[in-house]
Amino acid sequence: MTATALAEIERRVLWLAVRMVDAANRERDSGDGVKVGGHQASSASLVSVLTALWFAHLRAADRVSVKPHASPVFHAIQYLLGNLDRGYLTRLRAQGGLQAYPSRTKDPDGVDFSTGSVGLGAAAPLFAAATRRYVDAHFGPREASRFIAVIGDAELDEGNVWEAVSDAATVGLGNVMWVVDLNRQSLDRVVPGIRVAQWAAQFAAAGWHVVEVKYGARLRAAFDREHGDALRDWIDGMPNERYQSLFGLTGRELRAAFLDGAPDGVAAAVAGVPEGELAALVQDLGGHDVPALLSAFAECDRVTDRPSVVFAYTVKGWGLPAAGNPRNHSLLLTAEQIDALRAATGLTVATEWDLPDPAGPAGALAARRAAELRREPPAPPPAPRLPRSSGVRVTRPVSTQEVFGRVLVDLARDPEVGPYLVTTAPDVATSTNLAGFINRTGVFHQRDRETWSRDPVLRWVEGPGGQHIELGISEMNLFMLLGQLGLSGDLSAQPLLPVGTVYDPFVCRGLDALIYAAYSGASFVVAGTPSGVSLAPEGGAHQSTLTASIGLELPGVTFVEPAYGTALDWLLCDALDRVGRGRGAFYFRLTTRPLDQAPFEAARTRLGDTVLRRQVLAGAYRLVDAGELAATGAPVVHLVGTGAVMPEVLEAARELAEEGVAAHVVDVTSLDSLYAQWRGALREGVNAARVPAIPGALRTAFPDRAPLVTVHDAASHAMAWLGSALGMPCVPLGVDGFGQSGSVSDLYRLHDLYPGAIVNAALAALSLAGTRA
Ligand SMILES: Cc1ncc(C[n+]2csc(CCOP(=O)(O)OP(=O)(O)O)c2C)c(N)n1
Ligand SMILES: [Mg+2]
Repeated sequence: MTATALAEIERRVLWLAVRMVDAANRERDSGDGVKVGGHQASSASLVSVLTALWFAHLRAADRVSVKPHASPVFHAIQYLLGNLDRGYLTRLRAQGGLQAYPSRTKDPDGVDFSTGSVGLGAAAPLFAAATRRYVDAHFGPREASRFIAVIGDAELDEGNVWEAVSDAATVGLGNVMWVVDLNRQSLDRVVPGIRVAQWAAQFAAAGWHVVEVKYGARLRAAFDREHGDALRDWIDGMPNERYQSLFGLTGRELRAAFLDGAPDGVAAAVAGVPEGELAALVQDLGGHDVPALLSAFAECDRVTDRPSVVFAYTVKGWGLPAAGNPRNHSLLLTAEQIDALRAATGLTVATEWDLPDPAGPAGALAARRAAELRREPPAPPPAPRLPRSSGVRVTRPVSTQEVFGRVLVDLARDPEVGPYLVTTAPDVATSTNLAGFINRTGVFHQRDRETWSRDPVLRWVEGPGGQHIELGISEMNLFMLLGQLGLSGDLSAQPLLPVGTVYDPFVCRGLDALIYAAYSGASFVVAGTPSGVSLAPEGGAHQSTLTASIGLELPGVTFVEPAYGTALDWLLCDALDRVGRGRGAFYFRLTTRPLDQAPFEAARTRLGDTVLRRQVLAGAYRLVDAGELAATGAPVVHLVGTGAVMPEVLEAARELAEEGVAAHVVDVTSLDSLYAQWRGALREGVNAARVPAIPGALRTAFPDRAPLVTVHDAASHAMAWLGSALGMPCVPLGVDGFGQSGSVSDLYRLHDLYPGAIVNAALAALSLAGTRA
């Protein structure tokens, strides 16, 4: 009964997935000449696996990542389960319709993990499971979930997959199962040779439980008959390309090609198989045998002390004319082939989108599974409330990196905040000032571990109560873990305050995972530190220049680069408050250069904490007001800095004053917030055909119309837009080449970030504005 129902559902899922792609391409005229696309063959490959999961294996609390190119199969299944309106079926890849690849934030039918950039969707459930292990240990066990990734075999070529599998933070996660869609084809080709033995050994070496579902019931039965061993040896020993080439053949042609060069026993083994059944036998792989898949999944459930991987042998294009065709990756069925498939599925043009008869076996199974899988959205526990300031006191010259570490220690003491904080770093925790936090909270491990080091400076105590998750050196893993910690409110019903650290230049090393985390809607704080050429002696390989632009431009991430300790404290408390309420990610770009805090204290006295804090959070404030000199009729210029360069900017302002130029100094705390406000105001003005207003934060920090110099220990381009925003000439200073070793002043001199260069730039800006200094 269920077997019949599952078989009917498989056929219907295959039809719907293929037809959705077909409708998107043949029935929707976008008028722009760009092909819509979609992947019928990649989808077909996973029809049986996803049917087995959703119609027999999954429980409501399970979380699944589906390989990008099987998105139509996922949506077809959600339609059959009643989670997707029929109208969406003809809106694959249309605006407001179904996304090309599963999207947590945009698809309407409950996608757990976004996928698209291959490899990342595989790793995401592993880190979600690591997050759940952390949440269960700290906040009590949730309803048990299994974390499942269904991935393409070529995804295993991505290095991030192996970084994730081999990290100690993912060891022992018995609630994880990956199912590899082993169709032995990638985008370009039939992959020569099968690397499954190598992959299986790699997984096993990393402590995983490995299962193969290689042959379906028909072939297994044939192997048990006379000459079965010869048949098995023949198929097992056949080069992959040759095996795949058989998929397009039937009947006598297939028999001849299959037996070409085979020992006699093979011919004898298939001698009794009628011509019409030979293709089904030769292609009978385990990844299309639902009972075989279900027993493999059940076997994985029984292994609870380590993750499992199932290699499910499949046919790319299963059940379609292009099965196994080397060029089938983006091949679309013709209209005639669609008609034939519709008819073979027992449907007509009038009934093609209908749900199965609710009284029939498939309809009844779908109704039962829909009820079993229904998720009641749990009421998430209240978000932690952050104070306006941690109360950290900064008096002596201090770097932002040091204050960052101290603020975290102070917040860890706060009973309203401390329990929710969780830090992580790829082997740079101590060198990014997390040691104080680690000393206070300990390092997370699923069991208490014996500590052998009695280091009084760094107490590295590991156990289930620890709040730091240490990673090996993989920036990909850092951002994958931060992304999943940052979705914990949704995937594990427990909001957290995740904070990661990374050497700023190596943000680029994990960039796709950072983008993935932001795209998935995750909320966390990452500190890129130390950054820029201010990390002077470390040289060009460790000095970041591009990262400010990345932070500025990446959606879902607010980029922050404060210079002074108290500003950082306010910004970090505010960011964590937003993180706790799921309002996106924050990227703090910090340095190890100690700065004298007196200029900030002076601004504090001048403006008062309430006003100054508001401006700091809005993105910029006036650090030095040259109003007095300006009132004498002196030429006026804005010197605008962000981060570690403020002392040079202040010195330049003093030198300019001596030359009779009034230089206001503006400290930009968040280029991103300023830019967002400017862009927002422009867009609003343009759309309403009004003169765009200069947004409040810019007007407050730049009340005068004056030319400007921007100064940044990063690519000069990142701040250059300020000239356009203020409608004044702008001379941008920054680091536009690779760095090298030296002292801070050596390198600032090399890159024109020293006071003399800033003074000259100010004079140039004045002359560009037609003002005589
Ligand atoms: C990071 C990344 N690189 C390249 C691509 C383009 N691409 C999409 S699918 C694919 C091949 C996937 O092969 P496989 O994982 O075996 O899936 P199949 O289509 O065979 O099911 C490639 C290269 C991508 N989506 N992401
Ligand atoms: Mg493949």
